[in-house]
Amino acid sequence: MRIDIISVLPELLKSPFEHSIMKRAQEKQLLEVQVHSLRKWAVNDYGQVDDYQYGGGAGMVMMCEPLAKAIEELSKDRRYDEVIYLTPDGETLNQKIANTLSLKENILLICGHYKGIDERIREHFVTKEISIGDYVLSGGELAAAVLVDTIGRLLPGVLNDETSALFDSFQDNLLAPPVYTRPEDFRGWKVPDILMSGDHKKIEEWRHNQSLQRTNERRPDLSDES
Ligand code: 6GU
Repeated sequence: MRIDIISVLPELLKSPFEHSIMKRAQEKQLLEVQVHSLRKWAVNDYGQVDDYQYGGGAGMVMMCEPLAKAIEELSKDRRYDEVIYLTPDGETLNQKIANTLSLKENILLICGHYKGIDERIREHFVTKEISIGDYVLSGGELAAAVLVDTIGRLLPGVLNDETSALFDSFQDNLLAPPVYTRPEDFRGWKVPDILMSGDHKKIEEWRHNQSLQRTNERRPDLSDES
């Protein structure tokens, strides 16, 4: 999968993909992430990409021209399956959306800043709008990093143990069960006996029950989702 990201703060998107699972996904060439500075398509030599909003009011709006030019130039090299604008008023990201997006070949992400982007770009270029939750970030970059991470780890071959994504929280609308590692007794706090029993069938049963219990207690809303 190839993911292009258009941003006014490309520096912010360097580190998130240079470590751990995202790093390995790129090394294995299962994922390619390219970040593009919107300033490359600025309207003047000052690097201007935003302007005052029509109708008045505080806050700048990202202009049509730099974004349209950026999207059109990048679209010459590949056909994007989705052009996604990261915005707090988009559809809230969940595992189902991540699963669907992980099946695409080419995705273009647009990070908003200030008051957002000119509505005409949303109407004419954007195919999907995604938020990562009901709170406000200063810009779309951190949201883009979250989205790339959730999608990237789902690509076949990215995770070491191919089955492990299947057991993540949310993958079946259940939260993950508690986990333990050495030592068996830490300050008198013991690991549940069942996990030390070696009875794999019983252990799986216990884990499933813990998942159900956790989900009911913490996220009863998840059981309603399809
Ligand atoms: Cl995608 N962008 C911004 N600026 N804030 C957010 C968000 C996105 N998702 C949640 N809050």
